[in-house]
Amino acid sequence: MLASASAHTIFQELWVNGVSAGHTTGIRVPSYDGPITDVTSNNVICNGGPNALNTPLPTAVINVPAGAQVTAEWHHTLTSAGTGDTADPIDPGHLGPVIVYLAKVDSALTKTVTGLKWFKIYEDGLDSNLQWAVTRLYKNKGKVSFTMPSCIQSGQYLLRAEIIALHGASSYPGAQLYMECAQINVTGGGNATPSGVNFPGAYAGTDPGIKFQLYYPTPTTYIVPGPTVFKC
Ligand SMILES: [Cu+2]
Repeated sequence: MLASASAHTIFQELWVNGVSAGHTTGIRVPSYDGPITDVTSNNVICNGGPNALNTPLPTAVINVPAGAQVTAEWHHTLTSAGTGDTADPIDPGHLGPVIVYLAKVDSALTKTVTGLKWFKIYEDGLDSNLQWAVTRLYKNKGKVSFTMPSCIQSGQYLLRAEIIALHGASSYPGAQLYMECAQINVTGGGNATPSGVNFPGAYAGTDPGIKFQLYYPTPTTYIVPGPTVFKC
């Protein structure tokens, strides 16, 4: 597994109802593809140490109709897509869950990402065939699709899409968290105002989904960390 230690990943493109918003458009992408391992750090919010911002921030805000099919796309680096890189979109040994959160913000261009309330809108972990979400993502060339809740309030949000790679998670810190935040504007929403959790705070180093033995005995269940998925 050491050979794959630098085979990391970046969430770098968002699709709305099958249409790409553009490569890196509206997404706070880092220059470095490495993970966050300290779940108590502000960098676990939207990546981008030391100020928890990947600057300069993008100026675009992506319109997303409530109820839309949304697809997040990851790649090994910002230039690895389509190059034949076998660690693109991610090293296939970086097994673990894929999780998506939203936080309501006054402006998706905000420079303040601390103190937000995040609610989970999607999670995928280990399925009954013992296949991991990351394996599905790898087979789907980096793409993971989910539904924008139809009932949430219209307005601006940060969308935090995350992979947790568990190959080093048998002790803490060890789990590799890969997250970036997309700047979105939800249109045509409803009245729901889901309660949320804090980042940092939503995860602890002792969570069974953060400190996890991936290899032996072969796991048959996995508890995705964080709150339950919000449903309308
Ligand atoms: Cu890696």
